[in-house]
Amino acid sequence: MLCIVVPTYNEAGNIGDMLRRLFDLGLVDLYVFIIDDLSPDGTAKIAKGMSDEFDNRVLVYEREGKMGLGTAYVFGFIKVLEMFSSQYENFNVAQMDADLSHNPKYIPEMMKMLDKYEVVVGSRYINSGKLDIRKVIARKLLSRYANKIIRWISGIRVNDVTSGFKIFRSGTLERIDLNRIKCTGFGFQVEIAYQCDKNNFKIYEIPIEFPDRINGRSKMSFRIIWEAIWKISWMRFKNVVRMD
Ligand SMILES: Nc1nc2c(ncn2[C@@H]2O[C@H](COP(=O)(O)OP(=O)(O)OP(=O)(O)O)[C@@H](O)[C@H]2O)c(=O)[nH]1
Ligand SMILES: [Mg+2]
Repeated sequence: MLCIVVPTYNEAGNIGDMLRRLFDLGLVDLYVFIIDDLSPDGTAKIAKGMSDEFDNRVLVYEREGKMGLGTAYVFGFIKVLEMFSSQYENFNVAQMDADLSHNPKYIPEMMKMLDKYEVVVGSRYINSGKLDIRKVIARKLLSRYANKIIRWISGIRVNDVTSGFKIFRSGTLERIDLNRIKCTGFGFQVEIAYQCDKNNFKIYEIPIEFPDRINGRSKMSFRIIWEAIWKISWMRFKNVVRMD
């Protein structure tokens, strides 16, 4: 059984395609949890309207406003664990973006690796992993070096420390203290990687190609990047002086 948590904000141009491609994988027992923050473009309505098509296995949660992808993931993971932990001893929980930068085609291979590993990460920064070929070289370098700098600050031993494409065993996810996550935005990805590393989970990274979104707009902003920088630096500092 696999539950995929997908946070959405204004993804009307992507959500239908994303759901079709996920269910076309033909996985047994797939559930998709959409966590939407009242997208003005009607993303939630589209997803709800399609649930019938997929045997009501698309669960749509609408929150009261835009609260950040980090809080959406925490909310979604808690919902998944509440709903299924008592029914299934072991199942898998994935996180991925709705903008099709994370290609569903990698999921079967990632699931296979979960036989041996506790967390599988879709990674852009290992051999054969790739950023969008259309991205200009300066942006590619920026992205790669931002990843290196965050690794250096945080000390996390995961190559793609900002990856938002991961699958966890449910028991592994339960061991992560979701209440400790401080970043409301994309810094969440780094914090989750940090907790996986700190808990010494067995992590496997598979190379992925990461195309830029074609439809819709990025929600990345200076505020979100700044939040990640200071909260991650503080997290590292506390750990070094053993306040953690
Ligand atoms: N629920 C919710 N989802 C969000 C929020 N911000 C972003 N998302 C979703 O999180 C996923 C990643 O957001 P993107 O805007 O693609 O950000 P990104 O992938 O980090 O950045 P790009 O590489 O520029 O696309 C997408 O599915 C978004 O719709 C938010 O505040 N709330
Ligand atoms: Mg994106």
